[in-house]
Amino acid sequence: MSAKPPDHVAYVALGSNLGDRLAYVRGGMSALGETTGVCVEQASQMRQTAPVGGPSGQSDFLNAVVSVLTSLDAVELLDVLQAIEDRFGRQRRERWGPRTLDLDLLLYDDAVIETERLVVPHPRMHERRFVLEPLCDVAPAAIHPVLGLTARELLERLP
Ligand code: A4P
Ligand code: MG
Repeated sequence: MSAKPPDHVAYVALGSNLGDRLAYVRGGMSALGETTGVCVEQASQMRQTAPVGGPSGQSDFLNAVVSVLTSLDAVELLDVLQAIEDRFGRQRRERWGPRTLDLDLLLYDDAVIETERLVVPHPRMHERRFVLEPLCDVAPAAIHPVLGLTARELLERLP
């Protein structure tokens, strides 16, 4: 077990629009909280949102955001998120297509990461009401390290 203190702050977005959406989002939160080196601090309200992008006719999403304290580095945290998605039956077929559970890493401290596998801040978070509203529930003052604006300011800028 890691002896490192859980001193990194991260925000994770959860989304589901297939099957028992509430059970998937709640299950994702629980699984994250049960992971060694990850402590879920706060959870947003759950919101039903119209699908953005992807194939037409897909169902509404349930979306939420959690704040976590973690000793994992950002890539280790992504590994955990993807393992949880797999556990909940996620099949990667189509970009932006329907999914049982999608877990996206929005922010990790004030890190700016651009690798093939991981981009942080999440590249589309600042355009998306379904991300920014729940993020504002848990951390309205969280700063987007590239844009230099808070979650609240990003939400207010949306059309
Ligand atoms: N990846 C890179 N950076 C990250 C990051 N910060 N967090 C890579 C998570 N993953 C990251 O993701 C594709 C690849 O992105 C991964 O292999 C990972 O290495 P994926 O989850 O397999 O595929 P995806 O979710 O279909 O693609 P993507 O680009 O993550 O889609 P988005 O942007 O997350 O959009 N409408 C509503 N209302 N609510 C939603 O939740 N979600 C989407 C998905 C579209 N429309 C939606 C919603
Ligand atoms: Mg994703």
